[in-house]
Amino acid sequence: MKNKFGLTAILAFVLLQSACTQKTPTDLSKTAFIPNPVSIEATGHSFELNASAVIYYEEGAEGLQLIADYLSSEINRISGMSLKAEPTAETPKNGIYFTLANEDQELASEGYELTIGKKLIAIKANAVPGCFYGVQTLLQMLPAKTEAGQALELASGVIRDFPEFGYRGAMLDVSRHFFNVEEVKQFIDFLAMYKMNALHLHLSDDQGWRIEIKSWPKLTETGGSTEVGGGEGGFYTQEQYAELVNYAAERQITIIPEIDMPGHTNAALASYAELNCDGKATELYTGTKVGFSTFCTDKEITYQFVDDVVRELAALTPGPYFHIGGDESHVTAHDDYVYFVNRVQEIVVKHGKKVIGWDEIANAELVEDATVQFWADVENTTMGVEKGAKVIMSPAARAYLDMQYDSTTQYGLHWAGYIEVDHGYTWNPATLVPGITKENILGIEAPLWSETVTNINEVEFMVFPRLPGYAEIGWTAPEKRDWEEYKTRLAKHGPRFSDLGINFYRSALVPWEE
Ligand code: NGO
Repeated sequence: MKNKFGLTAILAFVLLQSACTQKTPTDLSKTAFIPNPVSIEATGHSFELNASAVIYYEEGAEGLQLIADYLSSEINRISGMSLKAEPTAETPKNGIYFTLANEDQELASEGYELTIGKKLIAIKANAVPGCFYGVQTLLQMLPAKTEAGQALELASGVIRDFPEFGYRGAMLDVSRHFFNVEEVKQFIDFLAMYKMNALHLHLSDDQGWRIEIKSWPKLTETGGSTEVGGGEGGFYTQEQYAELVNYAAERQITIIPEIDMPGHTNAALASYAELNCDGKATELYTGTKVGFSTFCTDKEITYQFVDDVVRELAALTPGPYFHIGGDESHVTAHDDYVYFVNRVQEIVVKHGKKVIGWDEIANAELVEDATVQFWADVENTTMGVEKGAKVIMSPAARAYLDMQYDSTTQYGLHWAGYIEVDHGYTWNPATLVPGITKENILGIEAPLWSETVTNINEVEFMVFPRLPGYAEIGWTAPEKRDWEEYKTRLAKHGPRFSDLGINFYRSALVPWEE
């Protein structure tokens, strides 16, 4: 009896010992990635990330140092560990290793392959953005925040991944309410976390002009001095705008500046009397009505003005696009509208940029390479495609981040309907509008208009948790998207939002994890 008990005790002890010392293999396929990657192969082991790990990047590969430094600073933010980042000429045996190899066609310009072994994590891509997206995937395997210095376990395996669409963006309306540089940087970080690559800044509207134009200084002195509700407004100096462009570029995000015209221009019309047909400056406007203002389309000074604005802003914008607005010009006669949009497109092309405009611009002749942004009107958008334009999909009823979740939502509007988290997720850009197919579509954008949101806290509430869904629609093929499955992944991001201090809407449709 005694002996038998002794044996059991020894066995139990041995089992317990091995449970404590052996790492439990983790299953990579169980990680809740958003957007859902193309393929995940789990290999059943794990990688221990501790303070001695080095982040290597291929020597001579331009742009990789930035990515390695970014990963190091993110790991530092999460865990307090300070990992060294250094170049290497050979594939290391352990640590984390970034390499560029232009041999994998399928990965194209934004894809990556992430291999997590027991000793080495390797991220391989054809170009720098792919490595950055590999980093974002890796970061989703880590907690958003841990105790300082704690080693972190990562499940082993291989992820191959690349996006469905090349344009994956969001818009921030900084005109109706102004958001300062720090707030815009936070917004950029949100996009980066979910592999979005475009930030459209709605820089002017009736209520505010937000970008310094040195040749027309009253735009910001006067036009930037207020906002919806009569607050003090604000604007970005050219230096601050450049800082935002750089901050975004480091996160592989292109800034698309929008100057909305010929309507939505009261802030400019209040700043310069000569832009008005009657030569009188309008009053500043702090309400929320749309469609009442217009530039004077038959005055030459209007085109001199537009030329100066586009020239200065294009010079500050390395990205290929310039957004000319063009929506809701209800007080511009149709012919005047067409004439104006035709001329403005030529100005944009002259300053080296490609035109984007809201779907109304399809009523004009479109220049080559123009893009129409579908928000409301199917006929306009279809006409745009017939004229050779590409489309950015921002259907208000599905993708507007300022639409309320339901009738109880504190902020937002509902003119296009309520957009609960499932409604925002369950649509396919390539089949939403009959006749507009994947070949016509550049990608998707979720706009946040700011009539009702006044600070980053309120922005967060409208953006989360819908933004990850829009990111997934842009990145993941429709065959790999299913609401019932997606909501369980999204649920696991709840604690991440909390750890990051994000004020998010706890939709009852999502089984949030604590
Ligand atoms: C419309 C309008 C904007 C509003 C927004 C509010 C477009 C393209 N123009 O969308 O001025 O702010 O709705 O949802």
